[in-house]
Amino acid sequence: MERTLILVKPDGVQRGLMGEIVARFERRGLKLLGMKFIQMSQELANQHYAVHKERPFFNDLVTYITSGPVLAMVWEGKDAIAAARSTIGATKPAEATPGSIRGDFGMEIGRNLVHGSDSPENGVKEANLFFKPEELVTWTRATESWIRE
Ligand code: DAT
Ligand code: MG
Repeated sequence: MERTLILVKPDGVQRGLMGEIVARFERRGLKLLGMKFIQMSQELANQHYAVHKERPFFNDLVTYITSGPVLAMVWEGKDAIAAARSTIGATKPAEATPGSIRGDFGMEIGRNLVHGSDSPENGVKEANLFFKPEELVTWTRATESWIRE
């Protein structure tokens, strides 16, 4: 089972797209383990984007992600990383496939609405950065056998 940390970034929250975005992961068939609405601290943003520390856009990235509240979620499933990333769409929204979140709602790389983990290892690491173990719920989904063989 893979886990992915999904963030609705401040532009998605401000534009009233939280429900729309959650619905897309939900109907795709991923299982929600945890969700919280938070204002990210500078420290959490630095940790979350640590891999991009040397990139020229790092400061803009931290400013953007801390510019307002975000909706943080952990979703689980077999192939959760690939499924979530295709639902999110390409990093540059202008190049994202229509039907993806970025392809339907985005125009700018610096306003690309959603974060999704890029590997199973980072999914676990990022989930643990945002959530304590007891904040993630273990539950049985009644529709499981209609979504998974
Ligand atoms: P993704 O969010 O699709 O996983 P990423 O991990 O490569 O993309 O980069 C993290 C974020 O950094 C991305 O959502 C937007 C920003 N970013 C990436 N490349 C950029 C660039 N060349 N110029 C400006 N911002 C960039
Ligand atoms: Mg990434």
